[in-house]
Amino acid sequence: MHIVVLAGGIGGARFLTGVRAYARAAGAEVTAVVNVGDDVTMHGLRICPDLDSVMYTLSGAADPERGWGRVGETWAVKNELAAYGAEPSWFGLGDKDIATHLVRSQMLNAGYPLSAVTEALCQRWETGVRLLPATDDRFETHVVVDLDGEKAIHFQEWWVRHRGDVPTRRFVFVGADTAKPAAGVLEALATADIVLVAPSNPVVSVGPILAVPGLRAALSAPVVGVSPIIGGSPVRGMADKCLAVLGVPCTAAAVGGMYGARGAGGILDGWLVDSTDEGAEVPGVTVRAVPLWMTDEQATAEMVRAAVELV
Ligand code: GDP
Ligand code: FO1
Ligand code: CA
Repeated sequence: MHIVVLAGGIGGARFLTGVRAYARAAGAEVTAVVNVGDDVTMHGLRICPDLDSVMYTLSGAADPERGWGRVGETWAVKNELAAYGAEPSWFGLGDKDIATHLVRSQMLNAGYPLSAVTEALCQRWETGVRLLPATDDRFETHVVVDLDGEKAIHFQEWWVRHRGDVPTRRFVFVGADTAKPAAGVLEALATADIVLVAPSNPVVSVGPILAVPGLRAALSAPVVGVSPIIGGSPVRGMADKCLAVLGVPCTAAAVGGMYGARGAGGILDGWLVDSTDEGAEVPGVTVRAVPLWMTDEQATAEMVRAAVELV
């Protein structure tokens, strides 16, 4: 059995620990197709927050409190950059994390595609899951805001610098008109027995994956989504702020409706919601309620079992 997961950063990463545990018991293979819209160049280094969150979390190297970067991190380079007055001062790179960005940037500058770079980085870590960027092409989420007039800023500036607390008009996926699925993505989807949509941010993690031309159309296997919203709350993160920009209510039913039923031009065959959202309906989609708190690997693997058994 081949399970393909569409994933963002921390929600996607935690979910993948459960998918890996389920797959080990079931003898299945797992491929994660990961969002690259958060990717950014800072201080000359290419940073891929969602790919790194997944890589570090699956290897036990992630900082569990912060949710991004490395556990046991030190900040000597950040402090030195601050002493130079180097901008952006609102974005912090840890010393250990910087080694990842140095290797990545060097390989990208030498002409390797991000998919090959990601594979090379993962050789150091025992992820137990194949990681693929959604696209190898330039693809970034920018945000149109009202700050001294209307302008577009990078998603990281919107989130890290402004905490999403600026009048926000829309999200723009720069490069989405010409990007192609990364090497390996269409092959993975073609051989998938099931595609799981992780409980990741639907707007700025899953949205950009689905915006890569050709990717939606390649979802031929049954697709089951897992709600990132529990009882009207985004649990942690910014899904509520992002959904508000789109005018979508922060509920499990509304997010399921946003993905939509396969039969109505959407992507879903099944939608898992939390037990507190029992009774939520998405027209044309099989909905089931089970506990969706990713408290530990075992609880998360049980979510995965419910998702796989839904279709
Ligand atoms: P990011 O890229 O680091 O923001 O992470 P993702 O986009 O992959 O996931 C963030 C989303 O995960 C949050 O907006 C929450 O809605 C969701 N999330 C976090 N923890 C849980 C959990 O325990 N259960 C569920 N169902 N969703 C969660
Ligand atoms: N988030 C912050 O809130 N502040 C930071 O300084 C910061 C730095 C950073 C560096 C590398 C990395 O991979 C992620 C980093 N993040 C930081 C997290 C990131 O901004 C977002 O949480 C994700 O892009 C959302 O998925
Ligand atoms: Ca993200």
